[in-house]
Amino acid sequence: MNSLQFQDPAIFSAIKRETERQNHNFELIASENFASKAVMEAMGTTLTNKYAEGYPGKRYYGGCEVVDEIEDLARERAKRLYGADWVNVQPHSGATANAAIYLSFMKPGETLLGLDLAHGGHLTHGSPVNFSGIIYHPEFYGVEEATGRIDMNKVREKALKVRPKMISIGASAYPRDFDYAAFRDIANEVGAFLWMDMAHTAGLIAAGVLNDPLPYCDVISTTTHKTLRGPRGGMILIGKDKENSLGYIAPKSGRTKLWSEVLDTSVFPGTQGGPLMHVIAAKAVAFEEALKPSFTDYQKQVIRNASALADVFKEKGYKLVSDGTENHLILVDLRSKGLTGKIAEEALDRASITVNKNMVPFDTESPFVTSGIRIGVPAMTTRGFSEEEFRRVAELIDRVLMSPDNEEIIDMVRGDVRALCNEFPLYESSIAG
Ligand code: DSN
Repeated sequence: MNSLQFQDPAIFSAIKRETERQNHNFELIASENFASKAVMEAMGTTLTNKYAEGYPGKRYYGGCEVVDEIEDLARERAKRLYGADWVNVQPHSGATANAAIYLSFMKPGETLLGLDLAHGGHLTHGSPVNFSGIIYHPEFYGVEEATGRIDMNKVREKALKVRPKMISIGASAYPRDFDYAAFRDIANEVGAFLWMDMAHTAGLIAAGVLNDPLPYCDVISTTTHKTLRGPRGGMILIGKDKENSLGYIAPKSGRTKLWSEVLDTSVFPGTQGGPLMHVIAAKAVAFEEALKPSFTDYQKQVIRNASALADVFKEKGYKLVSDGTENHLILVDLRSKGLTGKIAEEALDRASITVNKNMVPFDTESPFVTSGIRIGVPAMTTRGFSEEEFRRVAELIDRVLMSPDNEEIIDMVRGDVRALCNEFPLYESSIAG
């Protein structure tokens, strides 16, 4: 980073400070992770200069022979990782991957049935402030107040009532796994497409530690930077490719297109222009990492760590949504402790513990205040934390939450956080220049 240091000291110094923040904080945002040096190196390369609209072997620009090779490698590795018939690695993000799915399977005004954002869903699954809820007609299923879990009978009742064109599965704050077979049965019964957005759990699914959506869902979207631990970006997959007969993009020729062809068209030119070839190269690097046995070990540790974290919170009398976890995150309901998510997030921030305030199901607070915090383990597991460290993490969080206004305690916890981080070095200063 020598050039940056001298050419743009302001940006150089900001990156350096962010690297230091990551080095010295407990990063517990459930959607974050630490990409490897190799992944980050691939992103900071000459590939950023290249325009490559189109797909390998069929581009709108010359000079694409090298980037074709890179995109083919990324696609081939992702297909191997998930046992998929087809993938598209060009989506710039999870949200644009999802936009391409809507464009492929839904006409404006048609109904999507998705998990309510206030019950752990995602903005792009029909929220009224997102394109998905503005262009399409959103209907929602939720979790049960008593159990914090999705009741498949209720999903079926709702699907029979609203007759969706597409049903979405997937969440950003749901600590449980999904029953894909039951969702498939419902989709079949009402004649809906079935879409899984596995952004949060893509790494866990790749490693086989959570249920596999590919045999059941018509289409799957994901980000590549959460549990999958790659660069920021998106991807779309199909387990078993089929002929498109209902999609929005009507076949122009007499031949009925495959879903994969429709989806390719929906990514480019449907929703995006040129692909980010430097990011696609980094995705390829991450997929190769994810194919290694050590990645499976990592994901198993993620599950063990989240479970250890949940146990300590429960021992200390916290209420967890769904009473625990079977994935990479816990959702803590702070109402019984007389706290809001906002107060908790801010106090923890001062102690160098990064979490996010989060709505809990049936929350009475606004999304800017909330009654909960979401705590995820993927990043600190990458850093090397195991159950022992996560039990310590839970204890330190509890100390702050018991006295969110006591700056002396917060200072002491910040010191303990730093000491524990120092035992597990993350980035050397070279990353920051
Ligand atoms: N913002 C992401 C998360 O934190 O879950 C989802 O897009």
